[in-house]
Amino acid sequence: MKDGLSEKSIYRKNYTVYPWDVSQLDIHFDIGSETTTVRAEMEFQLKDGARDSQDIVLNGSDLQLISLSLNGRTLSADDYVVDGETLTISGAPPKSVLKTEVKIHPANNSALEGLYLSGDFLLTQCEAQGFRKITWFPDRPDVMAAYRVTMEADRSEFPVLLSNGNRAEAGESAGGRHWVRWEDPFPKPSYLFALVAGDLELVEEHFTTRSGRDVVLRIYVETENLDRCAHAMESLVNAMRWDEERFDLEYDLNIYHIVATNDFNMGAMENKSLNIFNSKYVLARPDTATDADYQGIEGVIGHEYFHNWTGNRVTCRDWFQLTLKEGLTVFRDEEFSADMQSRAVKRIRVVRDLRSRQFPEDDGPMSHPIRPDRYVEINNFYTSTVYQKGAAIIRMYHTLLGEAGFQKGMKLYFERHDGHAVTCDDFLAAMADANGINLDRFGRWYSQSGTPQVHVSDHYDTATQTYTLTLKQRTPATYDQKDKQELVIPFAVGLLTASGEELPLQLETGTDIVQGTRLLVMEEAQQEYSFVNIPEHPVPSLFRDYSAPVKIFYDYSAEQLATLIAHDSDAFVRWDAAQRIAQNAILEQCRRHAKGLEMTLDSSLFKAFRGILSDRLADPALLAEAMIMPDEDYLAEQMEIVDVDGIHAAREFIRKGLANGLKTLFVERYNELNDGQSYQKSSKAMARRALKNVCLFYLIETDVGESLTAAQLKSSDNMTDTLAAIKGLILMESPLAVTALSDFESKWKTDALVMDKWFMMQAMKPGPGTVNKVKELMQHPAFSIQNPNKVRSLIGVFAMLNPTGFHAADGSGYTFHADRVIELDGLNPQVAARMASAFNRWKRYDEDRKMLMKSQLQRIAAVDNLSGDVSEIVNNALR
Ligand code: 7MF
Ligand code: ZN
Repeated sequence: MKDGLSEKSIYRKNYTVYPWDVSQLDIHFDIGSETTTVRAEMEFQLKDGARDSQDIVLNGSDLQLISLSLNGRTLSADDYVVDGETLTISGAPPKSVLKTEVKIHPANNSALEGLYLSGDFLLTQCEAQGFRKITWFPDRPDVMAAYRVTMEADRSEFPVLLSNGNRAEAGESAGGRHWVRWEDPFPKPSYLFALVAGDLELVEEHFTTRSGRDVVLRIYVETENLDRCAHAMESLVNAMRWDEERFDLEYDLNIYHIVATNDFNMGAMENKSLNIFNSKYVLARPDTATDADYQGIEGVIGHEYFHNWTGNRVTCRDWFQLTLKEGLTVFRDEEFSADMQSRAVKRIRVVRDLRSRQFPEDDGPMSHPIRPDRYVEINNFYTSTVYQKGAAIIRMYHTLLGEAGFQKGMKLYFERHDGHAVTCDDFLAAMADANGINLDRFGRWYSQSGTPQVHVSDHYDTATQTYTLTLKQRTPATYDQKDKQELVIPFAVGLLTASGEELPLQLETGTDIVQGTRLLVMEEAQQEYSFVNIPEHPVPSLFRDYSAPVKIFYDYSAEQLATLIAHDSDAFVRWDAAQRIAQNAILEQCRRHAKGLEMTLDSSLFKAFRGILSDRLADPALLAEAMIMPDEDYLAEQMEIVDVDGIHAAREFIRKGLANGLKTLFVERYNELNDGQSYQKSSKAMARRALKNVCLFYLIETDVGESLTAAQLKSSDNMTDTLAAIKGLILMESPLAVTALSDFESKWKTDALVMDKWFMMQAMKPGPGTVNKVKELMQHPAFSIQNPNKVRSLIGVFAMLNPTGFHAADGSGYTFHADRVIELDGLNPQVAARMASAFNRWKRYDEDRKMLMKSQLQRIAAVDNLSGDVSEIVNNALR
């Protein structure tokens, strides 16, 4: 292939065992920001069954080699071969000790992978293949060693020296220097290595495990952030307790450290006993962080903690198995959040995220199964598919086996594989064997990409009082895979009478009667399910709790949807019914808009909203979710050819119509919720703020909008209400927005995380003019293209969350964005590649926009020395 992707690809089928065991790694760091010297000593033992004399193959990248010795003999240049990122030593005896010395340059490392500088401190990021930027080593997850790490540095510049495991020894050395030795007793792959050196302060807490072991918990931050750690610490304690109670899993060391940094390519990292976090997922105070931030922190703290068992104690054999640890750990963090907050609300948010991010990914040029068959750059496969769809697939095991059966499977998984690097097949086998069932067919979910469609039709026979549901499954071809197989699809269903009562469910083929939800399991292309003793044509409540990650097609009538919204026992189904009404209404107006017809308002949507706004019993957070309209990108996915401006116009039209038509109800509810109480962190208070701010989002379209918003901004004592108010003023194009933004800026100009919000609000403003604002904001002193959070807040938000800005008809958004991708590629290829994916859906737009996007993709592809990361994304998109 001329794009070169094939030659550069790594294939799952080519996996080979590493011939050596590396039981011990002794590594010494002489720390300096400009230059750090790394000396390593490792023991290589040829595996049983490997040939007598073997090559030792090591990975390394950007290392300045000082010396190499094997079994005490210094190697000269003709004793080894360096080819790109590998170093090969031939003819090593079956038991060999290798010593290496290299120099690295953290202050010059803008890719934020390996050892780098953040503010005044040094830290590492090694997943997936960053350890090779620190020292020569078999940098692959199936090589697991016990690490002994010695760090030496200037005491005043680097008073805190941290690595994995237990602090074994420490001491002073000459010239104001000191050293610390860390020993991690658990063998681990190199991607879990971490080191931190600098002047950090800490917050400390203790946790007593179920078996009575005391664990010291420390969160390290820069001094000014000490008062923002309480929520993260509380979340950590909750996560530790939850994992004991729900999964029977206890923490295994006496220390658990978290370090927060402003310079991080991703959310966080689960390094053994030394988690490193993007400060966004640690720091929170009511006036600086929103409720969504608080929930995000709880989820991410949980996620990284849960990796200690699902990822660290049992790890991945190779990177194709990434979903083994990520899908499973996301499932665990989802369940943790569900148990901590509202299960129903969490489920809805997870489904919304899957539909609006994973579905498009799986329908685009990067489509891949949760266990990919090939990749060019593994960093491009930390995807919504591997994570979110992976979690949805773990959830299906749980649905099929029940909590007890699932936990039996987990238990066997740990019994068999603790301390090992394994595959997704091993996980499936543990689940199957522990429950005495065959899951072979279920295993297809690991190898098939694309979102299955399930088409549901029904028939009611009055004479026999029998109701038959016919399900047909079909997975459309994807970019990566033409032929698709039938999948195992758990299908949870209920039937309601027209007035909303739940009917007892008895299948024609059986005698048992289920009250409520019946779980059916579809395995064939087409299956029929007949229910007997059904007195009237029922309203089907399909895929309760979203029992499978599929697209559900059923031709609901407006009355049926109204019945579900008002009466169904399942929160997902109620929410989905409301979303369907809103989606139908918006897409219908979008079609009228395209034909030049005047837009009109739909009565069923009004009815639904009236019901929601009058509901004083349901959880306010659920009501809020029900009134949040499907986002523009999700609506775009439902169209043959995306009509960017039509979607925006229709969605705004409907919002305005609802707001004005139901103004009294919105105002009434808003006022009830805006009760003047001071901030509380409880889930109940968050739920009330959520509903209040959704009401406000509608009310800005009415004549009371500006005064309500201004009043909310004035009286707000928390970031959730403040941000909602300023976003409202911006959307309204109120002159008050200008002062609100400048007041916000002067108050927070030195606060990195809060300024991210300031950039974000402005980048989100709809319309073709925003690109110029974004350009201007890049010059702001708080912006830096070197900082991933800044890039995501300004550039990422513009390209991914502002369709009418990014897709401006003149192509100015595309040109601007491609320039940024090219600029970033030279600095931070991982972040550049994420940004480049904004063009992935280019083929779904009108001819003009298609050509404009294509030419930007070509321009990026033609850049000299383009990184593998960006090259894979853009060349896939152009294929
Ligand atoms: C919750 O998975 C869900 C997903 C890899 C980095 C964190 O623990 C991680 C790391 C990426 C993308 C998403 C997440 C992470 C990474 C993440 C974090 C919290 N092993 Br890349
Ligand atoms: Zn993870």
